[in-house]
Amino acid sequence: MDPLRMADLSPRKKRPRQTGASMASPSQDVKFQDLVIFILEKKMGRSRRAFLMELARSKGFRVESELSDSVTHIVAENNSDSDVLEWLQAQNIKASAQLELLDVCWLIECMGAGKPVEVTGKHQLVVRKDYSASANPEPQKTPPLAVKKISPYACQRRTTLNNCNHIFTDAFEVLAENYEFRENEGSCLAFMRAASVLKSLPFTIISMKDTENIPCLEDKVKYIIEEIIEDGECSEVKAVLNDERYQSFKLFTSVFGVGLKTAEKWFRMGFRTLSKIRSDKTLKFTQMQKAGFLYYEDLVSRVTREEAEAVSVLVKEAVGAFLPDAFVTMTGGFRRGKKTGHDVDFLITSPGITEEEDQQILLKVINLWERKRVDSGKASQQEGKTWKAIRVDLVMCPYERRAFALLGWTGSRQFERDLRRYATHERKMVLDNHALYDKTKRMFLKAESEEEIFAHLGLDYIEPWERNA
Ligand code: DCP
Ligand code: MG
Repeated sequence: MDPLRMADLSPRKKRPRQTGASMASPSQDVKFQDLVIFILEKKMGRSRRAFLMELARSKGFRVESELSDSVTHIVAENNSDSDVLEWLQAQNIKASAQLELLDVCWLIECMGAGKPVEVTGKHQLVVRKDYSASANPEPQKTPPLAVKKISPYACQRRTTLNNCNHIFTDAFEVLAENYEFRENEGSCLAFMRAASVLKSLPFTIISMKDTENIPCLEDKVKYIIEEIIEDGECSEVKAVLNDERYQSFKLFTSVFGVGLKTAEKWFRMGFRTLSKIRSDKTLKFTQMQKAGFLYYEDLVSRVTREEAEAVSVLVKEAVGAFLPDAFVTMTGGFRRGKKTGHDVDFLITSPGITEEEDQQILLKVINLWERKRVDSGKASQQEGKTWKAIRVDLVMCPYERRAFALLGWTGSRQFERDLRRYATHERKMVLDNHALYDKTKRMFLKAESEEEIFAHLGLDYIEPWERNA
């Protein structure tokens, strides 16, 4: 990008200049009504400006495409105070006391904080009293928060749901899924790991410099990051989203009970829609797939936390009927604090229970529900139905293994994967959802709580809501 290109010296006049009315992207909600940002293209370049605008809007900032009287904050990069003042003069805008002229470091800090940060001297581009070059040293660029050494293992990172790098991780997840559909495990894992590590960062990646010292970013990943920084989007992701095979696999696997093998088969047979598959007389469906089609609409809609809590009451009631001293714990995404999920996961255990009784209890619970369903089914048919089908995963475990089961079923998948990888490679131990085996001591290590398992592994404890890797 040539910074001296004349076209860069004024905002593009694709639309007439407007005053007052918001021109912020209509699809995103404005959270911070009090400030109206305009980002100067001059010396920053068009694509970086577009990227920053998109990013700021996605975080609830109002960003105008064109300079107007309603603008309160002008953000510039690589511009001196006099550059900006001169430019403003050319636009016929006076640098009033209300108008903040800021270096991009302010915006970057805001992106990291997820809200407007207070403007201080280091952000201000123009020292208004005396803006001679000598009185205004180069604006200080705030590097993203000093990055402590980041572990390549998700179980040594704290990953909350507050993801500052959605723009990148959403792209990675599409690519990873596409590789999964194409059974390219290596590339799938590379993009999942990259998404996972970016989710743990306390700042947003704004330039390639920010990616230095971040582990798990292979060259092909960095290439995508660079493209998104420069163009605001990734051409490969766009192509994948439009790809027929990807779209079909996504659609087919959205049916409960349909995995990659079945999706592949249907795709090869030439199917592209669910209605054609459903009505095909030659296809055989499993019990799960039949249920998947029958309750398709219900099952593709996300389960909310309120629904999960309601299910929890039902599960506790049903289990309590057979096992009065049972412990029922919601695990999976909801335990990690997610607001919605594709199912609701429960771990059930009880001090007295034997392994043989395990299976019996689940069958009894399911029979109980089945009877209730038949009874209520008589009263209300599918039409005018007042209930929603929800996927529920019930896991039972022996009481002594509950800590391992709880840790194993809380996820996320990436967190679990890295816990096992860490145990194997760093501790010569074997971890699964049932036990922890120390190969050096040749013994199983007992644990009454998740904290004890982390301690056995020599890891700092990571709370469930910090396991959203
Ligand atoms: N799990 C696992 N390996 C599997 C399946 C599950 O380690 N093959 C663990 C990790 C998951 C947890 O069980 O986090 C629950 O599985 P889900 O598929 O329900 O995942 P989430 O609950 O995390 O996601 P969602 O919110 O979509 O239900
Ligand atoms: Mg779940």
